[in-house]
Amino acid sequence: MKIVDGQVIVCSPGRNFVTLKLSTEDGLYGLGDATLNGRELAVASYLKEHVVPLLIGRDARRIEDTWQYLYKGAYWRRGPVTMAAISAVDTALWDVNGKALDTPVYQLLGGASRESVMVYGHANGRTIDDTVKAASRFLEQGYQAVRAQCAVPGLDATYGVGHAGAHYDPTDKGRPTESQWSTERYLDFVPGLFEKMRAELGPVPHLLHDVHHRLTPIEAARLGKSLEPYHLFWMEDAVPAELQEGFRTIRQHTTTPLAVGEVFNSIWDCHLLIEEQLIDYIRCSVVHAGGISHLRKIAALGEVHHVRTGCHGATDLSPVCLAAALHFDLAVHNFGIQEYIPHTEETDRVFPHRYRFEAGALHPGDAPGLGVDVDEALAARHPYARAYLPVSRKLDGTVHSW
Ligand code: GCO
Ligand code: MG
Repeated sequence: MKIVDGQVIVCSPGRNFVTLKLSTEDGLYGLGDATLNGRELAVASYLKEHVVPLLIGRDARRIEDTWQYLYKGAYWRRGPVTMAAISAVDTALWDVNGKALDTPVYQLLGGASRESVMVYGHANGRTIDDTVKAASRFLEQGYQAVRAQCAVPGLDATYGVGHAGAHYDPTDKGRPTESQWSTERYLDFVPGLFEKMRAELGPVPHLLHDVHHRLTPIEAARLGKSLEPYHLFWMEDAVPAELQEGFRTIRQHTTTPLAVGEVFNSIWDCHLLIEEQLIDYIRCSVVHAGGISHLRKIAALGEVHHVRTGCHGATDLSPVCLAAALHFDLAVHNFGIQEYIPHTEETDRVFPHRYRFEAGALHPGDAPGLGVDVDEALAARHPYARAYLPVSRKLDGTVHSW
């Protein structure tokens, strides 16, 4: 089953996506997501210039060997660009092998460990009352888990809070927008949000919160401690996690469960966090952490250390990535939860898919492979448009993590 062609499809049905399409001599093809939000063309070029020429003539059945060949063979290891490219190849190979064997990918991964995959939705609002109302609407739709983000009074913008009614997309065409940050205001505000959430929504729903890398370990420890009465499902990305050791401080001080990893690219970014049981959920994604093959290794390490998975699933990860994540989620034993924000109808038209939502859970479907496609003619009608994620500054002007 030789690979005979590799196309890199860049499109922007509302937001930018990079998709790798690998075709084999048998007339089959597999798809992989290669989107790196705000840096898309770097991955497209890495694939076109360096990776695709190496794939032509290779046996598409050799998934692991191809992964190692691209990882070790480049000499330059890891990093988001390299790993998004490797992820796309790996995902496309799982897809095409599923098609060749006429079976959904989750069956190749050991079969279903559950009936469907619990997801969490994104509730947000400009006030606490609006945020509670937004969360109630998710629960009415059958969601069992909701992430809550609320505008912090006194700041011009808050991560996770969109414009009323608009589909949440923080990127900007043109230069990046700059928003204000105050750790003091944030830390004073958030416990009151969750106090109200629990009071209004009761003890049953899973409540999640994303700090989005804004705190230091001791500040995160304070936040985790102050949220303990509201028993969160997780507190996400409390600190920028380049320094894995920083989580020791947070862990010593709070029983609020910790999640991290959406920006990680390999097991080397989280092995200490997992081995020392400093986190409860690992959020690495198929597209940014080496594809299905590498994510399985991260999950296997997690399984030994009581760490469950919670794959990143924002809308800058394409439907191809979401489909791949769902096959992984359904199969892996130590699955925790899957993030889910529906893509726009425009995006779904470009990427028709077989995964389906029901009662707060997703199922990848039973089509051979991943069960997701790309309409190339439609994709061509949505050309790439450069866009940047925002930049954050403290009130005195110092650049902070966004
Ligand atoms: C999440 C993430 C996203 C990121 C986005 C950046 O938890 O869903 O934090 O909101 O900000 O994916 O590209
Ligand atoms: Mg996040």
